[in-house]
Amino acid sequence: MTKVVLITGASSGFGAAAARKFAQDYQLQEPCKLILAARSVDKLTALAAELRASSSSQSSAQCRIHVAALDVTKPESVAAFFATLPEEFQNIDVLINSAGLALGLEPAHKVDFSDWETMIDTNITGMLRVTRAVLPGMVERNRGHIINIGSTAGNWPYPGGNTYGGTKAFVQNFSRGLRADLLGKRIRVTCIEPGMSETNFSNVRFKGDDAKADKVYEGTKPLSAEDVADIIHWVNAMPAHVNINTLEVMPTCQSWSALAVNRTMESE
Ligand code: 8X3
Repeated sequence: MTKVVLITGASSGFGAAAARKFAQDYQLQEPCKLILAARSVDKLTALAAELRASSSSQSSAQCRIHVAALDVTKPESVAAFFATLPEEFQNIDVLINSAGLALGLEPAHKVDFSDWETMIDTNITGMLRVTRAVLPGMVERNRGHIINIGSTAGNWPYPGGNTYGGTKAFVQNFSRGLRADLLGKRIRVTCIEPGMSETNFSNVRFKGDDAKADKVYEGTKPLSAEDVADIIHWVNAMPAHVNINTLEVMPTCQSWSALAVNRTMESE
């Protein structure tokens, strides 16, 4: 049965890689229906053209793709997005909440508060807005899978991770809460929690300072967007009775370090 897959944040990073992965998959089996959503329609249109071209060269089945602007931080954008979904794309089976970002790495007492607001608006409120819009249909059809993108930063705090980590901890806890609410329904919920991943994540975090972004990955082999897309695809490809609740993944070159101790405070 053809699945309708909605990917937010589909213009780059994990979202774009997931779109490529799902498009490939359905070339092998059946015509796919992909909804690609992000703020930049130009990038989505280019991605859709790429996916259509590769699907028609490899299979007679055409990948059906709907592209639309979606700014998850704006209620009117979310409303317009859902109001204009063509009928054949309305019964969403898989929602991949990939829109999200980190901004800044300053300690909490120095951050630009608007960065915190943007992260909360996107990673928490935006994710909730889209999920709330999609869920009633899934419940009515008794079918669906919501895949949220958390982060190791939601599990393991690090200096400067403050609100970014907080938003991702929310994503994990909300995903678990959804599972509790949906018990008895054939709807799966998964939170995937990647560690260091080389996408445009650090370029966004450092606001276009590409040299600083590159330094994050120096001498490492980080996760790629494709690695995470494979995992997104895999959790969905598991049989319907198997629900991966949370899946934390790091590159092999990443691990934990000891808890930090300040050794200059003896006299207090
Ligand atoms: C990405 C992982 O460690 O850069 O969510 O915050 S980290």
